[in-house]
Amino acid sequence: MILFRQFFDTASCTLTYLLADPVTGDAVIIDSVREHVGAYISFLQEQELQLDWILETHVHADHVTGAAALREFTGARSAVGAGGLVGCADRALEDGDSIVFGNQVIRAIATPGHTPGCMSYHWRDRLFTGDALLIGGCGRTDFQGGDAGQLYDSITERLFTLPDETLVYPGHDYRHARVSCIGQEKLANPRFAGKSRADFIELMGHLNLPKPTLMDQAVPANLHCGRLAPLDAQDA
Ligand SMILES: N[C@@H](CCC(=O)N[C@@H](CS)C(=O)NCC(=O)O)C(=O)O
Ligand SMILES: [Fe+2]
Repeated sequence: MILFRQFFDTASCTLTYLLADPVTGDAVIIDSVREHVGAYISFLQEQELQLDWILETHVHADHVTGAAALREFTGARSAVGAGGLVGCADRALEDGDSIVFGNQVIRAIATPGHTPGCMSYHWRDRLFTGDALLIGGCGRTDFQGGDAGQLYDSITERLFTLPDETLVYPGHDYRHARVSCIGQEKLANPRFAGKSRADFIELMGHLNLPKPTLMDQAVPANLHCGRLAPLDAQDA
């Protein structure tokens, strides 16, 4: 039975992860995308897995989560970092919380900075970093309550203190990379390697990135777990 699967959304370059306990068939999905809910459900059915938890690393600005639809189809519970203020989630996670599925445990590590509620998830030898740490990069800090100093502290004090061998699975990759490790990011990530906290804050203040195309639809929808209702209500 497959334990681990990575999905990629070409529209937003989002990476989604499905983890499963090989003995019990209990599964967790991290950062689902609403347009691919059918594919996730087909995969769960083919592999005879039960979805227990729908985790978000944060309130996404560039795509709508599949959480509401997945919850409806599978009965799984949803969880988001408490700082994301997502009232519809079944569970608001705090730093150090455990998410149990079958005989497996995921540990939530608070990594604020891209947004105040950003969580990374540590499972076995793998770390799901959302948009806190990207491969050779990091999430932007210029909207949604972002804070560059806080992001620097999250990465250098919480993630770079994990073993070098820990595999890094980010929330996005815009350059066809799919996995890295802590040792490589410490050594070669241009945002952090040889950069002081002040250097990093300066650098993040001058990225001048355009805002995500879907931001005005995605953020309100994701604050409602990806339900269509708030968007329909706006249109009415
Ligand atoms: N062009 C993309 C931009 C996406 C974007 O800004 N992504 C955020 C994460 S929500 C980010 O931090 N990007 C980092 C980067 O582009 O270096 C879109 O419109 O969706
Ligand atoms: Fe993001």
